[in-house]
Amino acid sequence: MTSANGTNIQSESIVKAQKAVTSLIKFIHASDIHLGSHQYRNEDRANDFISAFEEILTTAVIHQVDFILLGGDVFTSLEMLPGKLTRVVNLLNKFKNETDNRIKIVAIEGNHDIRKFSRGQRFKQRDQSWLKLLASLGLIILLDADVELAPDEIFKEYDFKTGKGGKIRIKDVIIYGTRYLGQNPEEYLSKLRDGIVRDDNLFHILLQHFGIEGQMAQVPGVNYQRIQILKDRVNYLALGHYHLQFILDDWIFNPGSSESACSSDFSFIRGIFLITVTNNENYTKCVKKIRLMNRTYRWETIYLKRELRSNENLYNYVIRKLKNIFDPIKNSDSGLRSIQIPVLFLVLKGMKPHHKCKINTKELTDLLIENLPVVDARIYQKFSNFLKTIDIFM
Ligand SMILES: [Mn+2]
Repeated sequence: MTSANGTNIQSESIVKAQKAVTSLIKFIHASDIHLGSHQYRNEDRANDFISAFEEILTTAVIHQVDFILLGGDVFTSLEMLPGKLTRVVNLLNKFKNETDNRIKIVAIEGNHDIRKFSRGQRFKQRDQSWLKLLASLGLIILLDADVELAPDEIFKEYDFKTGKGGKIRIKDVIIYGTRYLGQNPEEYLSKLRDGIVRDDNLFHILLQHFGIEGQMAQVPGVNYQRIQILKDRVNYLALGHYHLQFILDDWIFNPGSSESACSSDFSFIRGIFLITVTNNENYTKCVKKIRLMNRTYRWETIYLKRELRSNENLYNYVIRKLKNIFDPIKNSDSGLRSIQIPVLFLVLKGMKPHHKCKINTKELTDLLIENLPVVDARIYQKFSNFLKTIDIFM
């Protein structure tokens, strides 16, 4: 009996030792993919968002991760053109088949996933989202805990049959998640904390869609002190919402948007995180920041030195000037639609055109795309009524 016990103790310690070496968890944390962005305006740009998503999936395969976290705003709105949605579904099906369904995709709904101005009206939330569709097709795991329930009932185990639940365990990781909690997520923090079961043997992730105050100027977020309430229950707070990347205290992680969803995104540091967690007594994280192959961009400014009187004159002038600025060698490559072909941000300055000359930005954008190696253009009109402004000398 002693020897039997002895054997047991020995084998237990061997298992423990093996576990210490092999207990390695790898995951990718991405957010704010904004699928469907630009879909009505520019085909190339619309495809950029799907390409970014594809790159995330490919990266997951290359690094053989255990799962992918998506921190909300996976879709940019409730409106999605059938062709674009088909591409997304096909990508996910291919990913699932090629990985034998070994790499789970765990997502939550961000504010963009669940509401959107439609036909000039705010769409009343009716529990619909494209993520729910993907979950019902078995392509993703959508965590959507019901925060209105009592703390011990909030996080129900994810049910693959119904596609519903608030938590899921993958290896030694337990992932908790809720949809976007509205403008005041702070109200729910202590409730979320009480709903998370403390277990020192597991690595706890909480997936949320909100920012932290101060990380982005003038964008509301959760107070940093108030978020500390979660720290003894959560090993990794996985955020989405702010399109700018940040990491706080090796505990709060926000990867930023995957592709530039608006003009300011282009200048942000953004990307995805590849996390490796090892368990030797304590959990330790190794975080690798990965930049995605995003669309490039360039800013140009054109000064109008006199008052132009017709659209045609103005368009011709602008295009002629830009053709001189753009590298003539690159011009010859304009047949290509590679990711290196930039989005042009064009600032028009100088003398304000005659009132009969009304710039049609759509028309000018189309002309720019046609005549220059640019994939899309945004036009900013910063004219002055007075010619001798400081701009003219700059
Ligand atoms: Mn977003």
